[in-house]
Amino acid sequence: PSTIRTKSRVFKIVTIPGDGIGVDITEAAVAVLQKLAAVSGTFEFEFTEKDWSSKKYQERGYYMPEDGLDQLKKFDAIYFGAVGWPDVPDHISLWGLILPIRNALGQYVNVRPTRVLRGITSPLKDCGPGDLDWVIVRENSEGEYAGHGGTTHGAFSHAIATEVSIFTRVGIERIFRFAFETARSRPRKKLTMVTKSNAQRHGMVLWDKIFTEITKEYPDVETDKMLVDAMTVRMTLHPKTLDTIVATNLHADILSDLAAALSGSIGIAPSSNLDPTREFPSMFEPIHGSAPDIAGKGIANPIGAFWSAAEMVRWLGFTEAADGLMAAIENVTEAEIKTKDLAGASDTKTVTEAVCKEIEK
Ligand code: GGG
Repeated sequence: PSTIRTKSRVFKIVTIPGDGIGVDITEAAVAVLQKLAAVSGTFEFEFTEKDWSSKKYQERGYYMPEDGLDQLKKFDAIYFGAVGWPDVPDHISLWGLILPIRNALGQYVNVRPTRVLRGITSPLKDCGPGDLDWVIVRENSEGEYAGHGGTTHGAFSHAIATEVSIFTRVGIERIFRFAFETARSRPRKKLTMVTKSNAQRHGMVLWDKIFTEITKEYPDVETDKMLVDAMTVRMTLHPKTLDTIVATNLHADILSDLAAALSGSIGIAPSSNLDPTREFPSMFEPIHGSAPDIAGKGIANPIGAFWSAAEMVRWLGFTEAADGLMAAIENVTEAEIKTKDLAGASDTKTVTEAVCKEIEK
């Protein structure tokens, strides 16, 4: 009978707004997610906010409490704003907050989709919606971000510092399998693997070797290999030749900033830090940083935050709602309701309200 209502599922989401515009865009993302849930009627969100930030670090001497990582494990997903503030060295903030979360919660994949959204102009010639449509799969647990190394004779003119990249067969195989599955799920079934194996003759050569092995398991996926320097040229001059891209932690971090700029602005780019085993909660965050110069002014671009929210909804199993949110975002950009970084004149609040209105339609 029509009086019987299916109960909606309640997801516990922990938000960590962090620093600078992370606070502005997390507030905007929460508003959009609440609206999406209300309209969908099939899921709800229960938000809990953690005040872990550089400001709190300066007051308390730590970003997360000792049991912080265990606290996060109790949630269905983590929504992260941004970290970094001029008063705290960046390596302290990254290693105090975001990197331990990725490492402890098994988030060995970072997925960074890029495409030119409707109404957004790419700086590339003849590159409209559909022409630039990439997914960058970033290895998120090892490589140049392994945190292994040290400093000695630091006070002297002969100071020495080492930063050791660590690559493991387990780590490489699992990121390749994820990247191949991603490529296979997309219409063009195309994967480009990026290294610097001409100069980095150990870890990067292992990447090459394992890539050749795993390619044999995916005969339906077309593959090629690029050196990271040449890749920046190909992304800029031949964007239509690329689809899914897999690269190391550092290389993919750099390439995804370039990708975001080529698709219109770093402010629109999303990312998902995934634990593909689903043992632990995954974390969703726009790729941009805390942008201290515009923090608190209400002018930050919330599109990367909304797109990250859409990827969170998708990860939680609601594909239709995620697609609906993406359509709402693109209707808004197409209507020229955009922030200054996209040559628009709207503020964060106006863009947020416009997306919420689109969701209601
Ligand atoms: N919202 C992402 C953020 O705050 N990123 C800061 C950053 O520099 N992250 C480095 C990284 O993702 O490796």
